[in-house]
Amino acid sequence: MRMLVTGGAGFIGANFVHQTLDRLPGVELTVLDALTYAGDRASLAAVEDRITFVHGSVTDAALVDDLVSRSDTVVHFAAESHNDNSVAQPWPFVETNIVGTYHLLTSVRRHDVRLHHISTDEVFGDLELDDPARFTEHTAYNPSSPYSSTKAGADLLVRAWVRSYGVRATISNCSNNYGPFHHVEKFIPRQITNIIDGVRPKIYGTGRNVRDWIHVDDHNSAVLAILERGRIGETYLIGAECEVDNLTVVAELLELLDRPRDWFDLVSDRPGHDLRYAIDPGKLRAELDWKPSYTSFRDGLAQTVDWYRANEAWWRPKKEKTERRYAELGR
Ligand code: NAD
Ligand code: TDX
Repeated sequence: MRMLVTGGAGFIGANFVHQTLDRLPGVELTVLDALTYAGDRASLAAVEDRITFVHGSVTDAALVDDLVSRSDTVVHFAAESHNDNSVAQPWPFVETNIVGTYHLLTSVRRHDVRLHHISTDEVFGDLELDDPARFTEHTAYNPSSPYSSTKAGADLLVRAWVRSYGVRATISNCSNNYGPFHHVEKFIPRQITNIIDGVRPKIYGTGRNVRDWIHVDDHNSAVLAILERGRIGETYLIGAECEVDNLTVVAELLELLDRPRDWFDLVSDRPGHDLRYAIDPGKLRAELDWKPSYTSFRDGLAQTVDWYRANEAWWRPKKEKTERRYAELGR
């Protein structure tokens, strides 16, 4: 199989490339990545000789068309992915997430290539802390941030191309990922690397916001299950039923890194900060017989902490610039 992976030098995409090469040894894999601040070829160093790497953008229609014409399957991870950045500067989100997805759709339609589109649970907006409901495939879209609204826009384009043009596509909406190669701007790696540096973790607002955490390898095993057994035109929600508030995440990290559980600061809140996300993964489990391999969040966090301790050379070059940006935002 000839597989094109967009955004394969980013956090989830790079982990996907590693897992796919392990599980599908015959795959011919091409990565298309613009290497923005969030992309790093070092995340692919261990498999560099087993893939073709193309440095370019999903917004380059001619390049996308050429690469798609030489593929059987496209897995579309490329996106601007960070909410705080989207509030400060929304245009790159519109351009990459919406226009880039449009170009991919045009090409997979033209060449009749299978597409899997990677999306997020943030398209559904947020839930109250005490709401027993969780997101399902039937939940209405109600995004809050420029990031989530551009992901919602991309999902709707995919749905329309399936219905109007018969494009062979599937969509997955996953909850918050954690694990190796996660950029230090994101919550868990930011706090791990702060603690390693002797800096107190910074929690937005009250810290009562809840995220539904999944290890990146479990997200990617679900994507492979959808590619192998998913029904064309369907949407699958991916989650590991692991709702934890931000105060608790930080307390666990502090314990793993031998600091007191109250060694953190509350800082100013993110504008429009979503309160709670929660995924009901029932359809994925029942239809595709998928289940997560990480059943303990604590063990997954411990493995992640070990990875950041062992791979300072990977994250150190990104840290100072990231913290400078946060300082400008007062967070
Ligand atoms: P990331 O920011 O770590 O990586 C994004 C990658 O896309 C980078 O390598 C970047 O260089 C590349 N990229 C950006 N613009 C591009 C362009 N115009 N053309 C080609 N490549 C471009 O993001 P991530 O956390 O790995 O997220 C990957 C996907 O998963 C995104 O679509 C995101 O919406 C989705 N998602 C993420 C999470 C999460 O918790 N991180 C959860 C659910 C869904
Ligand atoms: O320093 C911080 N302090 C803090 O309290 C940071 C960076 C974040 N937070 C909070 C905000 C959120 O409640 O932690 C939570 C997680 O924040 P992020 O890591 O920025 O993730 P989130 O905004 O939840 O979005 C993530 O999950 C869904 C990904 O970045 C998205 O790409 C994905 O779609």
